[in-house]
Amino acid sequence: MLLLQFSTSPYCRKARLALGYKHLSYTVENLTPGLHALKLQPLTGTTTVPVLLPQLAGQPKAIADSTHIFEFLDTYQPDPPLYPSDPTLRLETQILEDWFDESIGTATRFVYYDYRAKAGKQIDPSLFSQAVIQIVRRQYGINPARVKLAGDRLSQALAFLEGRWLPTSFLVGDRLTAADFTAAALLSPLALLPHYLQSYPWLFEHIAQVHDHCNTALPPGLEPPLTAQQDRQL
Ligand SMILES: N[C@@H](CCC(=O)N[C@@H](CS)C(=O)NCC(=O)O)C(=O)O
Repeated sequence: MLLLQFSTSPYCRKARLALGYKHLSYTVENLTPGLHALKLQPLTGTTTVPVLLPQLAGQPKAIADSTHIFEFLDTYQPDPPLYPSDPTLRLETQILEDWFDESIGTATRFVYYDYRAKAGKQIDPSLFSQAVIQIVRRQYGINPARVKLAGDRLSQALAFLEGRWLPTSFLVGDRLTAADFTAAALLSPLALLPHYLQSYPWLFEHIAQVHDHCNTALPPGLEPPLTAQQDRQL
């Protein structure tokens, strides 16, 4: 399987978590923002990543949208499942996945790109990175009033997560589901923002545990420090 992605996209991280959880082997192709549409539009009719190319006889050529990728993966390899079989728990998982995808993921994007353009500029001050950040800010209409609303929405979501992740480690039922992978992936960018890192340590511990469970590399901000030996090798 081949995953077409932006290496930094949280939605692509979500797809990698699911592939890792199911122990599926895959390769990634990192697309260049701006040029990505030339490749994706003819394949899927849309321009967003992630896109999964199963490269398997009898399977679709290309699957766009992280939720459709999850549904495909559960059909292709049902064990371990991303969605519970119990209809009530399944519906709850799907509703939470959609909430994190459409509302909380967007709120994270607003807060994250606002930070990267201002106090967090030193994370990557290169012209290319700053140009991408400005394009994203314009594309999504990121302005101070909307950043404030996004921050409030994130606070609400984090209070909800604390009520579920702290006591049980699972958002739905008694095992990891698509809801956990979506929340972990879409909130990952906050690990680069000192305010969130300091105020919500339990969130990042949990995000790290989910990545560990899925054999997936940790997001920027949560990687372990280099050992002295690795440091010497670089
Ligand atoms: N609902 C989509 C959202 C994916 C999405 O927003 N991807 C962004 C990157 S984080 C993207 O591809 N943007 C480029 C574009 O819209 O052309 C999913 O779950 O896959």
